Amino acid sequence: MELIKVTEQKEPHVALIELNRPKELNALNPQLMQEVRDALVTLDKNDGVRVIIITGNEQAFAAGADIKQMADKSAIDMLLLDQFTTWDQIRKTKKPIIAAVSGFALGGGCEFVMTCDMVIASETAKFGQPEIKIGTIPGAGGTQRLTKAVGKAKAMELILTGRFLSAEEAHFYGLVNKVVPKEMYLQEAFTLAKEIAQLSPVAVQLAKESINRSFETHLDEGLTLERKNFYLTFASADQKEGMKAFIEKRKPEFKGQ
Ligand code: DAK
Repeated sequence: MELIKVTEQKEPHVALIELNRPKELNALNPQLMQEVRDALVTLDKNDGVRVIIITGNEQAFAAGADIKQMADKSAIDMLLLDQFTTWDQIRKTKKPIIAAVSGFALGGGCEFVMTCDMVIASETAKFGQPEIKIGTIPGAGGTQRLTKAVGKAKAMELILTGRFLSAEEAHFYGLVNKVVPKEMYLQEAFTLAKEIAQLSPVAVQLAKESINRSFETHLDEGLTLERKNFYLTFASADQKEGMKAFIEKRKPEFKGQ
């Protein structure tokens, strides 16, 4: 594991996965996501582990999928890359996953957080789906999960403008369970994890599955449409311009093509 750090028993029955690409604000490249997938598969099979915490660092949970690796891709490249087999493992994991978030959780980073089961945020956390600013749209569930979490009007505002939500706002809209001072977010995630880890792991897994079923009815259809539309943006000049402008640190000029 190069881009994540896994501690199987950080506390009894509680495992910790730390995303570890600090220079890139934990931008989620395929290797990092593959490592997350492998870790989740292993931890799900490990009888000693009952709850999993995933975190980044103080500056960022993750600032999104890696724009530098996506910028030049065509719609068909994106389709064939089929990164969803790795991303899907987050929602297939049977044990509860708590995201402990400080700093940026943007784009794919916010989608990653929303795919986890509970969220503890530092007061410094910032959530958002800024893909529109680089000429694309959320591709890993953002249009579906954010809408279910915060309601249609707020989701429209956030996804169509790319604005960020503060930790307090995210709490108000029900995106996170609790906001704590920045020195406490990981500790608070462990407090929650330890409480759940004392309970019947069988009942906990069945409860998680049942809650997700209520949440995910019709989700598959929405995710399929979102994926197709996300791929389609890679056929546009605006996506190329948006991502190139980010890399070149300038304002994009969108032409609607
Ligand atoms: N990708 C690559 N590099 C990134 C990055 C990203 N998403 N975010 C930050 N970095 C890099 C910066 O390029 C910079 O690198 P150097 O220039 O030093 O080499 C370094 O991290 C520090 O960033 P900044 O210098 O920009 O730091 P600031 O504090 O000034 O700004 C920021 C922080 C988070 C506001 C800014 O970095 C930013 O706007 N980042 C991009 C946020 C964003 O647009 N995120 C959405 C990306 S699109 C899918 C799965 C997922 C997705 C799609 C499909 N499938 C499974 C198919 C998701 C898509 C996305 O997330």
